[in-house]
Amino acid sequence: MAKHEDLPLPIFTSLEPIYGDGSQLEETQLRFDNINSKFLEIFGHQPDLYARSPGRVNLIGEHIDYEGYSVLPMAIRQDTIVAIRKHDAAESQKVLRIANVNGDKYSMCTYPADPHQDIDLKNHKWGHYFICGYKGYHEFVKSKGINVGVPVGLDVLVDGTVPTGSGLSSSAAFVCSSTVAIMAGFNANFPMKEIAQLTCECERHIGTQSGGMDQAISIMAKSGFAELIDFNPIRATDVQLPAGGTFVIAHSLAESEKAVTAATNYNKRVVECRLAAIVLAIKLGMKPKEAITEVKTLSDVEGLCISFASTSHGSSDPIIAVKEFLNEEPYTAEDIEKITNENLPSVFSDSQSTLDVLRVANHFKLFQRASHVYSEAKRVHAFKDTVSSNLSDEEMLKKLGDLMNESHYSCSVLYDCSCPELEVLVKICRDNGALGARLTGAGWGGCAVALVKESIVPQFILNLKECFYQSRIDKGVINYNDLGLYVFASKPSSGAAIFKF
Ligand code: NG1
Repeated sequence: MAKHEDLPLPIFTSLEPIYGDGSQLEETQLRFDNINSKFLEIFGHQPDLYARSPGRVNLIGEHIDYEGYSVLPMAIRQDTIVAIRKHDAAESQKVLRIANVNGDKYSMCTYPADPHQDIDLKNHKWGHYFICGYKGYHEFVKSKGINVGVPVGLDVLVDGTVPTGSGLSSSAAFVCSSTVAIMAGFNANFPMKEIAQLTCECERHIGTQSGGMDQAISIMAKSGFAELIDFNPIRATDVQLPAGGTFVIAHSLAESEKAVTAATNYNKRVVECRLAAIVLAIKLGMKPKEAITEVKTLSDVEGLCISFASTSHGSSDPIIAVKEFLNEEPYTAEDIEKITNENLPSVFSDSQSTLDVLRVANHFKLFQRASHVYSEAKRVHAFKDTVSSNLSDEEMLKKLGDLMNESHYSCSVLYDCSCPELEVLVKICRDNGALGARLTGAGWGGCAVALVKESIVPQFILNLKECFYQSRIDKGVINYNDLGLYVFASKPSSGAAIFKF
């Protein structure tokens, strides 16, 4: 039987296969009715088809996908639906019109139909994420030698329910659903693993040097399972979570604008990891020139670190090399240049987003970032091994909770990607009975995920409302009626799909 990731994306003629037959189906039917009537109102036509792609919650494995390490997320039910109509070549307007059902917040964006257009990153607009999919799809088909003909206009309407800036991958849900809608609009379909890789490359057009976790899970998720996602090549292995535990997602109400803060937050970490890897490689015997050209990620030097650990300490822990060769004190650019014998801007001259990082950075915490990455990579495998072990469900849940707590500590202290609101929220989760709680996604705001015994979930959510949200409702930060959007239990949901009715 073909592996899941080798199959093309499913195409459905009804909503049930994805949205079930309960209240979610009813809600979604209303969303689709609304999308259709708005599409007609705005564009004067019906859409040709729809694509949906979900957000995700990462259970463990934070900030290690771009270092080549496996991660363990699950899809959530919140998703983005993109309705699309491709113009005939004869229609005169060769423009892409991207509208949103929430037109008050997201006004219509218009772009030329030119697939080679540059995205104006200095002037961030929500519609840019669609253009990421548009550019990326054209590059992908070109690399495959497929001719899609002359550019034509597209009418697009977007309806997203994944909260933005929440660490639940609203951006990937949008980029993936856009790319899939464009692909289906061109009457094409590809193996899911190729679409996962393609959508990851699409999202980089927004200027973040993202890994591939969000797109991989959004495209390949299966209802009822979390997935262990491996990279190079992308693969997904089903992970059945133990009975009796539920993941509760809670928003810290601090919004993290990843694309806007990339140079000091997300991309800075990617660069720090690259520098840590280069310095380790040189200290472990590689010539500086070779390290600069060959070593891209910490996984590239893991083998060297392990050989050192094994020879010096009879251990297979790469962190031994980190402790031996990297200073705990932050490095300045000059410190690193003394080791690499090369000026950093010239090392990274081919990457504008890295140059942006170097321009504003005062120092680089190489020891801390490498320690986080190697320890977090191990925790992912410990999580997977725990789930497949012979432990009782109770013991398993306890162990998984411990691993989540350790992951949070590492993200917060070694990777500096937490924030005061997340710290408060994670503590409240633990104080109210969570077996483990941690920030999820990129951090610097967004959501926490807590592992909670199923039997206490309703009381747990009530307690969070009282201890964390009530004061924010009183101050008018959020509306009481919207609470369900900010704190909810989640089961593993399905991945991307195409609908043609
Ligand atoms: P979110 O939470 O969607 O910002 C980001 C990256 C992931 C991963 C996590 C941290 C994108 C699209 N996603 O996720 O690849 O690196 O941070 O684990 O940039």
